[in-house]
Amino acid sequence: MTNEQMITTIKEAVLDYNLDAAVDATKTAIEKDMPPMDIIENALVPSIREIGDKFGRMEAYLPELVLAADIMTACTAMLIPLLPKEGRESKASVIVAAVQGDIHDIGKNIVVSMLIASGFNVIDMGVNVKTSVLVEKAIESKAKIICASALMSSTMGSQKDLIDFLTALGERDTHVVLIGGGPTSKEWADNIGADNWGPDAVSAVRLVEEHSGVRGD
Ligand code: B12
Repeated sequence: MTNEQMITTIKEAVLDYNLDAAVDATKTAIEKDMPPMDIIENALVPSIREIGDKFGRMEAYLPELVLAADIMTACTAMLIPLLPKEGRESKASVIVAAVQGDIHDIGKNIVVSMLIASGFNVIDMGVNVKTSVLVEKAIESKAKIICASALMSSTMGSQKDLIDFLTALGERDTHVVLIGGGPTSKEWADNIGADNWGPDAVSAVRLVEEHSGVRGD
């Protein structure tokens, strides 16, 4: 089976909400040495986004979203431990959180795992993290970089609150704020004064590396 066929098989299983078939197809792709990040970004993420779009068009409902989330969680749990480790000394500390009001954590967890695999010391604050609690943790832990994830238009405002809160406390200049998540964009990042935005976990790692001075290019 080619990589393309394996990706198609995984996608079909997710779109059929078939947990067992998705897990089996993911296992096959792992056995055939397909890189774990390719399986996540090229098979799993597009499928769940398609289901999200169907939900938006009222062609899928909440129980289906829940099933799809369970499939994502089961498959990424097999793949995340296989991400190549860089084995470097622990680099900068990074705080990662899904912002206040937002309980979506699949993408955030992928970002967390990729950062850990890339050698960063990650403080994962979980989901629906109150802005004040996030800021307090950033100050107390002296973590320079904050990654804030928002998946809904109703929670994007919490990313702005985060920046406003840091500014009000005179702490804006001591922290780098990176944002991401479905409805966000580079334009939104610029509007709210975030330091940068990324579309996926690979770009999250690249941005953290750039902002922590790890990458020389
Ligand atoms: C799965 C899912 C759920 C699951 C979440 C399970 C979980 N444990 O996360 C459940 C069923 C619980 C759920 C609930 C809800 N959901 Co929902 N959900 C989704 C769905 C289908 C997929 C999200 C996902 O996991 N994507 C896959 C991951 C890998 O992608 P990602 O999160 O975008 O993350 C990647 C990048 O964005 C990036 N990234 C993420 N964070 C960061 C941070 C930084 C710094 C950087 C650089 C990059 C980065 O890297 C990640 C990896 O590549 C989306 C559809 C969509 N298109 O996103 C809807 C969606 C987000 N949900 C939606 C809604 C409306 C809801 C509910 C309100 C539904 C309801 N009526 O109750 C609730 C909200 C609850 C709440 N308060 O948060 C809407 C939001 C609409 C909007 N624009 O506001 C969406 C878009 C569906 C839709 N089309 O309507 N949901």
